[in-house]
Formats: sequence, C-alpha cells, structure tokens
Amino acid sequence: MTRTAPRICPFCEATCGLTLTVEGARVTGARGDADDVFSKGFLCPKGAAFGAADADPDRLARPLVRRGGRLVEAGWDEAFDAVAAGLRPVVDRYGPGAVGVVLGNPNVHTMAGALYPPVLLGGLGTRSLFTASTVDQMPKHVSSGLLFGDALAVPVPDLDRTDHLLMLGANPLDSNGSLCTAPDFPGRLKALRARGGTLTVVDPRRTRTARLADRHLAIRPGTDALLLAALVQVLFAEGRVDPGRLAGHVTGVADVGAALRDVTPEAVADACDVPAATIRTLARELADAPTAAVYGRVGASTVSLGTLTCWLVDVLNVLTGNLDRPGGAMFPLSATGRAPRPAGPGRGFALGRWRSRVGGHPEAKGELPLAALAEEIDTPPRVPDSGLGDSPIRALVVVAANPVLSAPDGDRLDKALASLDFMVSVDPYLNETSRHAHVVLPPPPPAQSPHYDFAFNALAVRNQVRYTRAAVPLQDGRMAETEILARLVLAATGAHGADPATVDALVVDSTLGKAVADPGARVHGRDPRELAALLTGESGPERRLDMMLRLGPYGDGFGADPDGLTLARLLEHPHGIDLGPLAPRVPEVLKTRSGRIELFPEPIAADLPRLARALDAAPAALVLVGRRHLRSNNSWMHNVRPLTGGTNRCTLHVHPEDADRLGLADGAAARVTAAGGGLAVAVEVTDTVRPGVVSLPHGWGHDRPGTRLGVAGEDPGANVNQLLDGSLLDPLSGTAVLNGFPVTVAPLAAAPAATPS
Ligand SMILES: Nc1nc2c(c(=O)[nH]1)N[C@H]1C(S)=C(S)[C@@H](COP(=O)(O)OP(=O)(O)OC[C@H]3O[C@@H](n4cnc5c(=O)[nH]c(N)nc54)[C@H](O)[C@@H]3O)O[C@H]1N2
Ligand SMILES: Nc1nc2c(c(=O)[nH]1)N[C@H]1C(S)=C(S)[C@@H](COP(=O)(O)OP(=O)(O)OC[C@H]3O[C@@H](n4cnc5c(=O)[nH]c(N)nc54)[C@H](O)[C@@H]3O)O[C@H]1N2
Ligand code: SF4
Ligand SMILES: [Mo]
Repeated sequence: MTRTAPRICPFCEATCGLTLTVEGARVTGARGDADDVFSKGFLCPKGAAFGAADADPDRLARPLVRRGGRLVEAGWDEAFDAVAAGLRPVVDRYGPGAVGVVLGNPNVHTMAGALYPPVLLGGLGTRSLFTASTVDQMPKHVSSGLLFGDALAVPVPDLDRTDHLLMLGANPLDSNGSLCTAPDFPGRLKALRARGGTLTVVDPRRTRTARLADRHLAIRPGTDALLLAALVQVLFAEGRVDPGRLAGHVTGVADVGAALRDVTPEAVADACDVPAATIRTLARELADAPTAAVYGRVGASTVSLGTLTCWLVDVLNVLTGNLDRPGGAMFPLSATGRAPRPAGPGRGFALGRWRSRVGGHPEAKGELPLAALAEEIDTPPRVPDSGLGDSPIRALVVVAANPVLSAPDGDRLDKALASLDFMVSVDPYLNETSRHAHVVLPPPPPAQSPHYDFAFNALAVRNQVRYTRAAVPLQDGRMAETEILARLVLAATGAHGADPATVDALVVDSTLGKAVADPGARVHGRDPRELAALLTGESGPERRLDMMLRLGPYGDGFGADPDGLTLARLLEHPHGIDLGPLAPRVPEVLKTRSGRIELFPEPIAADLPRLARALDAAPAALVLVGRRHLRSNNSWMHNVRPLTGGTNRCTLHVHPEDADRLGLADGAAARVTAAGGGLAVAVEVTDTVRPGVVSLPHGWGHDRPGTRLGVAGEDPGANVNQLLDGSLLDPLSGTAVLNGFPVTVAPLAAAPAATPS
C-alpha cells in the first residue's frame, strides 16, 4: 500500500518540509511539501534523494562490537555492556577529562543531538569537548557572546525584507544557506533583486550565488576583515554612523572608530585586491540603503581573522542602524527558546575559562579546538602517572562526526584514534572515523526518526514551528537515536542498565524545578510534579519537546495562556505553524554585564594588532579555498548513488593563468602540497576562481581500508584537510583556518625535484 507522510528534511540548514511517498517501510519518493508554512514546496536534489539516502544498503543495521580486533554485529544489550565496560575504567583511573566527546554536524539535524549531548557532558563532567563548530561557526558564537552576551544570539539577515545584502564567504545557491535558515534561499535572493534590492557577493570564486548578484568582488582570501574594517572607517570618516533606535543600547561606538581610524580603503585595497573606490561605494550604499544587512559565513569564518570578521559584520549592522530592525539583521525567536525577559544586565560571556592540556588553547563556549584533538590524544602526560588532570584523552565518545576527514591532519588523527583504550561512535556508517571504534551504535535511517529543528528555528528568517513524527515505524532490531543516546548517557555515567526513560525524567524534573523557582517565569510557584503530569507525548523526547514549547515564548505556560503552543496543538498542524516575521528584540535579547551591546569588547581590542599585521603581510603566491556542491554534504553523502558523479567531483579548480604558469593541463593530475602534507588530485581549469587561488572541496578521501562505503569508495577523491597540520587557528575561537592557506601545486608527472612532498 502506498501512502504519504510529512518529514522535515534533515540534510541541510534550510529545513524544507518534504512529502514522502512510502510503500511498506520503504520511502519510494520525496517531493517538496507545498503546504509547508516555511518551505512552501521547495526542495533540492538532496531532499529529492531522501529515499536513496534512507535506504542506502551500506547503512549499518545492527550495532558493531570489536572482538579479537574485528568489528562484528552484536545485540544492543551487548553493545551497551561494552560501552560501560570500556568507558568507566578510564574515568575511574584517569578522571573524566580522559574521556573526550566529539560532536559532529548532524547533531544539529537530529532531535537526539539536541536533547542528550548536554546531559552526557554534564554527567561525565569532562572538559574535553570538541565539535564541528571549531571547523565552522565558532567565530560567530564568540563574536555574539562578546557583543550581545549570548553566544547563541546570532543575528540573521532579514532576507525577505532587506533592500541591500552584502554577503561574504557564503554560497547559498550550493549550500542552501547557513546560520540563516531559509528554504529556497535562491528564490529569496531573486525576490530581493526583483523588488529593486541590491546583492553584493564577496567571494574569491565566481560562484552560482555571485553570478546572481549585482556586484561580485573576487577578494583575496582571508582579507575580509580588512575590507569590513575599511567600510567601518569610511562610515566614521564621512559622518555616516547612525545606530538609530539602538543608540541608547550600545557602548563603545567611538572606541571602534578610533581603533580603525587608519584602516582606510586605500590602506587595504592592495591586501584585499579590491579598489579603494569600490570600498567607498560599498560603504555609502550600505549607509544609504533604506535597510541593509551584512552577512558572512564559512569563507569569512574559517580564516585566520575569523572572529574579527564576524565581529565586523555586526559592527557594520549596528553602525548603519540595521541591527534588530526589519530588513536588517535580526534575532529570531524560536519556539523552544527562552521566553523574553525584562531587559537588564546579564552574566556576560567569558572566554578561556580553561585551556587545552597540550597546546594551551583557550576554551570557547566550553569547547576546545577540533584541530587539537589529535595532540590531546597522542601527546603523553608531562609527568607520567601524575594522576588526574594531566592525562591524555584515552577514550572517546563520537556522535555524528567524521573528523578524520573534516578536521585538519586526518592522518595524525587516524593514528591517534587507533591508539585509544576505547572509542564508541554513534553513526549510521562504518567510515573513516567510526572504523576505529570499539563499539558502533547505528541510529535508524531518517524516515524512522521524528524531527524537530531545535537549532535552526533559532536561526530562521521567519519565526515558525514544525514537528514531524517518524514517517515509518522503527523496524525490527532498530533503536531510536534518542534511546541510543539516553542509554549511552547511562553507560558513560555509571548508571548502566537503568531505564533510559529516567534520563528524560531527570531533565524534566530539573527544568521544571528551575522554572517554578524563577520569579520571571509564568509557572513561578507552581508544583513541578503537577506540571510534569500535564506533559503529553508518546515518548520521553516528545514530552521534553512539549515541556520546552510550553515554557517557550509562544507556549501555553502550562495553562497560563490557553491559546498558547503545546505539542498537542503543533501535532494538529502537520505542515507547521507560522509565527510571523522576525521582530525587534533589543534590549531583551542582550545578556552582557552592561545590559548593552558592547561594541568594542576587550578580547577583540587585544586581537586588533593581528589585523594591522595582515595589512602589511606579503600575500602568498597561491592559496587554497574550499567549495561545496549542491549534491554533496560534508563527508557523508558520497555514498548515495543518485547524488554522485557529474560535476560533483573532487577536482582542483585552477585559474587558466595559474594553470599556464604552473604547467597544469585540464584533467591532468597535480600534486598539492602544504604544511600538513600532500595529495594528488585531478585539475579542472576554470576562470571561476580568481588567479592565485585554487579550490578543492572537503569531505573526500574515502580510500582508507576497513570502511563500508561501497559507492563512495568507487570515486574516493582526496582529503583536502590532509594539507593542514592543525596549527593554523583563529586564536580567539580556536577555529581551524580552512580557507586561504598557502599551498604549492605542481604537475604530478613533472620531474621529482619539482614535486617536493
Ligand atoms: N577543508 C574544509 N573542511 C571542512 C569544511 C570546509 O569548508 N573545508 N567544513 C567544515 C564544516 S562547516 C563542518 S560542519 C564539518 C562537518 O564535519 P563533521 O561534523 O565531521 O560532519 P560530517 O562530515 O557531515 O560527518 C557526519 C557524520 O555523521 C554521520 N551521520 C549522518 N547522519 C547521522 C544521524 O542521523 N545520526 C548520527 N548519529 N550520525 C549521522 C555520518 O555518517 C558521518 O559519519 O566539516 C568541516 N570541515
Ligand atoms: N550542498 C551542500 N550544502 C551544505 C553543505 C555541504 O557540504 N554541501 N554543508 C553544510 C554546512 S555544514 C555548512 S556550515 C554550510 C556552509 O554554507 P556556506 O557558508 O554557504 O559555505 P560554502 O558553500 O562553502 O561557501 C563558502 C564560500 O566562501 C568562499 N571563500 C573562501 N575563502 C574566502 C574568503 O577568504 N573570503 C570570502 N569572502 N569568501 C571566501 C568560497 O569560495 C565559498 O564559495 O553549508 C551547509 N550546506
Ligand atoms: S535545501 Fe536542504 S533541507 Fe531543503 S531539500 Fe535540500 S537538503 Fe533538504
Ligand atoms: Mo558546517
């Protein structure tokens, strides 16, 4: 029998609503859900391939447990016994810090990834946390933490209403957007232009997004901070600073002007390779536009000046009066977020509350740099057997991460992982990282999981709320990822064997306990047991969702507002509920100690000398940047046949001038070399990259033994991150420099002397 079922797509940040066609337990088709309140029918090739991704025969069907050096299928109880037996002795002997936790990107695309890792970290008490954020958006969190006092308060461009968008280091036509959840990002950009708005794209490559723009600036990689600083300088020099409504809510405006006084367009033009006159024009347009938003993403974040760049993005939004106003850069209000509070001073944001053991890297948002994971494992203690506090990481819990491909120097990490006393991976695939695990716990395919976007609703260009239950019931032998993580929490924290429902019950108790004790909460003074009894839902995670919705900004406050949101009400709306356009949130959103936007925070001031040095640095002859492909997704979708092939290839884009100079022919093999190593790759000569820049996508290199990725292995590609040695970081955020690092490229067939490695 054929039926349809709604399912929010988990494959990228756009969160499109899909209508799945289901036959038995098999998804045979996927189309855009025309009735979805947010995506209105949009889908991309990845969403269309939902069925193929769901049914990939290489997805693991059963847990794997290492026996005699080999990973063999096992039952769930046996697998969790092995997890408890592997982790607890490490905690007991070396302390909780010897257990590292690695959280990868798909955690923001699953309900389990939102609901359980905080409990795991709290229960374990480890500070050895590494996530995809430090190869991605950590600079934005740090910037938001410093400016607004809340690392999660990330302004998003009000795409549907802005008159002017200045976009740096983002290519939403291929990525579908990031830190700006907007189904049909391409359509929204076209609509911006159709209503007379202006789009400027700053990118060293002439991307599909750049081709849509009014203006494309092929900037020299890594210099966006200089460009943005010069825009700020022009605003001050020409008397165009006008924070508008925010004026009474900002401190440090004059300090910013003074600090950047010398960073004129003329001073940065050569470094950025953007004419001074163009920079002046950009600044004036930004100031003069009725509304405007500056937006930077991966190419403006995973660079040496990443935090400064992210900071300058919002400095410009503030100085032009565009922060927190319709058409500018605004703070979404998520249905499971904190209910608005009276404005006032907050606790602020601290950096570097502890440091990594080996490199001394400061924590940011409770995390250490993913680039430092290998050294934290493979560097012996300073004093052997010194006991707690100085132990290398000896055991690792990896959830939805493939750092052997996604982090710098995969070869070193590969060896480090092989040396661990114990490793558990929660992953549907046996891949480059999970092949080192002693236990692999496979989550069910996405059709068998419910979906709610805890993370992306807080980054969406429109306030809305949607929830889809599993489209297909859990099949025999499958365990919900929420239950997998709940059991993992128990096994890791000494409560192995307890009922996984106790994890949810504990969270509910503690959350409601805090809420009723909070004089600002609508449930203040009520009995938490009474509130817990009101929760509905078929499972622990659903009851937790109900609780979060009811305590949240649109919630019913457990009866305080009978028209408010509950899980039951949401379930009556399978295509979601629209909660309206973004609305101003300053000052309520601010949690800085001053209660204001702190425009010139001390850590930023202390980092400015690096900006000055970047002005004078001689540019490298050749640097590498990344790129994404619409039919790819980081490291894990190269195994889905319908998404492979065509232009989705791991080739090195080289500008014709560079190809001539270096003796590289289209289609020929080249050797790329950098500080971390070398790799061989096919050349694609194209003028879509600017001269002096080559581009290679990430997430490739599927040629390691011991994986189970049949399709990906046919065309493995090369791992770009092997070019890095892990030492290049944005110091404030610990984020790896993945864009704009120096490389040399030579024909592979050339004389050996010309191909050092
Ligand atoms: N050079 C370079 N490197 C980069 C980047 C770049 O632009 N250039 N981009 C960086 C960025 S932005 C990111 S976010 C990181 C991503 O890097 P990672 O966080 O490592 O994420 P993925 O590569 O997507 O790997 C995700 C893992 O999760 C598994 N998985 C898939 N679905 C599920 C699920 O439902 N549940 C669970 N438990 N597991 C699942 C996959 O099998 C895979 O093993 O890569 C970074 N690396
Ligand atoms: N199809 C697809 N979609 C994805 C993903 C995927 O792998 N494939 N990954 C998802 C993830 S995890 C993320 S974080 C998002 C990322 O989404 P985006 O931020 O849009 O990332 P990219 O598409 O890599 O675009 C980054 C752009 O920055 C440019 N760039 C590189 N260096 C510089 C520089 O120094 N300055 C400037 N101005 N530009 C530079 C690159 O040429 C590239 O075009 O995409 C998500 N969506
Ligand atoms: S744009 Fe993203 S969310 Fe939408 S269908 Fe494609 S992969 Fe899924
Ligand atoms: Mo990412």
